[in-house]
Amino acid sequence: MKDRAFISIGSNLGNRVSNVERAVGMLPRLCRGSKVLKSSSLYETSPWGVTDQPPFINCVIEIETGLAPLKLLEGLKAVETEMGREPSARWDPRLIDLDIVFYGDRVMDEEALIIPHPHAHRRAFVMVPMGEIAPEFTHPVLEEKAEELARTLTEEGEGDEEIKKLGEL
Ligand code: PH2
Ligand code: MG
Ligand code: MG
Repeated sequence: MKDRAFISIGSNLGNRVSNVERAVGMLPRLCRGSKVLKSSSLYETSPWGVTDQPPFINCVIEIETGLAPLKLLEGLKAVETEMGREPSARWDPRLIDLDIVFYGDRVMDEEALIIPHPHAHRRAFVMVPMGEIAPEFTHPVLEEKAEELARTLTEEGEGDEEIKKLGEL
């Protein structure tokens, strides 16, 4: 059985747009049995969390996958490694970062992986692109739609990030 998952992709080092594009292109080869169904626009976003670092290019893609969550995570790490991401501290600038945000309506909390991503609903750089490609997708824990979560972060000023739509991937 194939599942649907949403992956957040970000880069704030080097040629950020081409890094994100390359990662999306490599994903089907390194995450066997996965295919990209939808891609959001690219967004330029101010850094969330540790703010003293360069702005990011972010997007979210929807994939169909036959891989279980931990196997999918392995494949995403393989994309990061093959692209040359160096091991670094948790919040350091990165060439490429691929995070599983949602995996269907699966809820899991393991040492290696927490789904939904624990910060997803607090990050405009995740929820705005989600709202673009899957407005009706419901956060399985908060039971709120992606478009509502995105609106809370942007219009209601819950988030203090800047987020600017650049164009299609
Ligand atoms: N990723 C982080 C921390 N902060 N901020 C933005 N705007 N975009 C990111 O992808 C991002 C971040 C940790 O991976
Ligand atoms: Mg991340
Ligand atoms: Mg990551």
